Amino acid sequence: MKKIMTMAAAAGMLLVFSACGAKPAATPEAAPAAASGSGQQVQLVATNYKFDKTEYKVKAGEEVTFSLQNKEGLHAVTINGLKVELSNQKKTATIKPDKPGSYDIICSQPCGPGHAMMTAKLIVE
Ligand SMILES: [Cu+2]
Repeated sequence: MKKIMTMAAAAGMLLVFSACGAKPAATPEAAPAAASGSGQQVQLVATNYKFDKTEYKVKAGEEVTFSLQNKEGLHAVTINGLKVELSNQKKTATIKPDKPGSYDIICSQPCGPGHAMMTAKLIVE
């Protein structure tokens, strides 16, 4: 009898732990803005053959962290004029853009027939 009680208690503990474990994993997805540290975050999601947005906006004079997610295909990113290079080897980069303007975001890895069209803009305002 004592053995069964111990097992029941252990099973109960497991349930509690797994319930707790599921919570932190779900929270960042629900509130990405709150989960990030200081500074602006720009995530570039790449598929064949485009980025998830045609235009990304950030504020000048504040740090911004860029990150690349290759959702489909293998792509890399260069932001002309801002020394930002992203790839599967180096998925994030943090810079502080000082000059407002429009910068070209291009795919810097030959990825297929749509490679040349794979562009977007970064607007620093
Ligand atoms: Cu590409």
